[in-house]
Amino acid sequence: MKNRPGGNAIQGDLFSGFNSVVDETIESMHKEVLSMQDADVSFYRNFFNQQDSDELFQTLFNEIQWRQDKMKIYGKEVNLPRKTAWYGDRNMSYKFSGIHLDPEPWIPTLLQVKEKVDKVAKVKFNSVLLNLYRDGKDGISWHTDAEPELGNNPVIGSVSFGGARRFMFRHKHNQDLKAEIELIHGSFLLMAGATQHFWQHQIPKTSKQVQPRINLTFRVINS
Ligand SMILES: O=C(O)CCC(=O)C(=O)O
Repeated sequence: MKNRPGGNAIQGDLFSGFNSVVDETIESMHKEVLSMQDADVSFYRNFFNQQDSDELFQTLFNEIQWRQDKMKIYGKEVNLPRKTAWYGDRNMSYKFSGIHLDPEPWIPTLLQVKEKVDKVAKVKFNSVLLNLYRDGKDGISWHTDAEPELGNNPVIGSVSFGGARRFMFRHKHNQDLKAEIELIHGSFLLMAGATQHFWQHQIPKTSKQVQPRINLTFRVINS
């Protein structure tokens, strides 16, 4: 189903769009809850206003130490289709797709974003994985955020700045169950509960003209 009031959701048979409620943790912050079986996903579309979002995009683009990591496909090393960075508390190392990352120390801009994210998620995140999608040729394929160091039922707080991109979900055990949301400039997506056990997500590549996008996924690493 597309363009329901309150959000752009595309659903499989059992997906019934959004419920809208007002989150009382931050006054007038509007929370949309995605009706997804076996999941706990909510969305705050105007988490940061336009001006703050523009400034945060520019500062992160310039100040983050972006890395071009590689992955192996059929024994051949190729560039990841995006740039990445890992920031966090000391010793919060992270491993994904065979890549080991030691954290860069927090910078003020990241702490500014984290303060707001922590408050709404009611979680004290200790690390953040950043992705820079330069254009539509960059993306991230189907996966779950379920590395062992994230523990059981990880909470993932995902902030987006820059060009809007499709964020797709598919259920791991029922192919009829799908969901999709457009992650717009200044938005915040919160995944919690059993979401990572039951659902995979991706940002598909696109042949459309899209602006560069920065995504921050805040995580709690259990050291
Ligand atoms: O860019 C996004 O919104 C998703 C990023 C993601 O799935 C990840 O870093 O694991």
